Amino acid sequence: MNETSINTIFRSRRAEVESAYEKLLKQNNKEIPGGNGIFDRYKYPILTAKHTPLHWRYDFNPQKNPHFMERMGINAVFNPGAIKYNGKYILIARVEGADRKSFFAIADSSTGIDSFRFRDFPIRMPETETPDVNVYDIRLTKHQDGWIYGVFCTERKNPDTPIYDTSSAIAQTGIARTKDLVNWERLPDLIAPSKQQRNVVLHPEFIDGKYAFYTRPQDDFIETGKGKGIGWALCDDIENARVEKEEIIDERIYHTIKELKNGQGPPPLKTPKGWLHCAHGVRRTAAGLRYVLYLFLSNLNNPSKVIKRPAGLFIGPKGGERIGDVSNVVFSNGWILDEDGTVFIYYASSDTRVHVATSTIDKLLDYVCNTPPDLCRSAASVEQRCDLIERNLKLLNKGNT
Ligand code: M1P
Repeated sequence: MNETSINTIFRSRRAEVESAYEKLLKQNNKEIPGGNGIFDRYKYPILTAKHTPLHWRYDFNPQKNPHFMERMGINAVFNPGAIKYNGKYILIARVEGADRKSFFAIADSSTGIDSFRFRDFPIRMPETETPDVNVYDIRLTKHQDGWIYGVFCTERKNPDTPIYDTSSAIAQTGIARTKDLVNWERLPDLIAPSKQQRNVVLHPEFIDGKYAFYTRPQDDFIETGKGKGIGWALCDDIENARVEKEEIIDERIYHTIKELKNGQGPPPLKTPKGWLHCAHGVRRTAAGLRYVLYLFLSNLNNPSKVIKRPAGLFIGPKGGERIGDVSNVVFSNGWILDEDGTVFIYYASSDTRVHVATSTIDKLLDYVCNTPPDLCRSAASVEQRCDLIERNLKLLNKGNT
């Protein structure tokens, strides 16, 4: 190929790719009608691999990249932490390169439901003396102490395995903090009694003068083993975070949506009725693991005391959300409560893309306070439903609808 045809190919492909990219980023999102009254889904995912800047993926030098091909692909964008900062809806997404390494990158929007645009560079998260192999699922906590904390999973190869075992890993909790979302100070990883940890979240307020963490003790990388559920642990010093005791506050339970494992999602939201929590629950099915979201409420003065546990799932994977790198998964580690009471729930589907759902704090509190609990038996569940039916039929027969 001569120089002229190379330049023609480069120019036409570049124009095509750039135009598709700008179109994608300008796409207005639309609420999907016909929701369940609790929350609304939206038509388009708000972040995908295709939303990552072209200059992260393509080499724009025609001499080096005559075919204008992707040099460093992005596989997926999912599981973002979220925060409102300077009037913008900020997501710090888990971006996974084609090389399977995850990293964090900020995308911001002024609507919260569309037009999310990544900043020019991903976050260069500082490492500790023991470098992370993979980092993911950051939870952003605006803490009473004035810092914004990013608490995330840091994964490294398990050193105590035979040489031929190239997949056993250890998950621990990385902690970093910032005042501006640009400059990050990495603190030592959390030290906890359990061998492994994932889904650790910093509570936004001091409790008895201490930092408080939601933890998820686990014996193994995938299975939590004797780790019974979402834990609660207090810590004196965030700069050398160590917890001695993890009290289980939300247990996994047989034949529920959190039978196999569960984990705290984003930091809880403070409401007049208590701390509102979003978590994920996992059960095993013949088709593999199924991840759904659920809500619960804990005491305002003692966030470790759960006071309301609505039965079942809040959001489960639906339609196209069910398909992806790890299918049948919805996962959330970020939500934003706006001044007007709107709640933006950012959730990822099947470890592939990010969606938004919206609700209000009033609706979520109504849902969490008035949805009956899981009584863990079919017959008891039928009684709950019959009670609703009887009350409704009385009203309907009276013509009071
Ligand atoms: O693949 C589904 C999710 O699996 C993990 O969550 P958990 O530790 O609860 O099993 C995480 O790796 C998460 O990133 C992922 O979305």
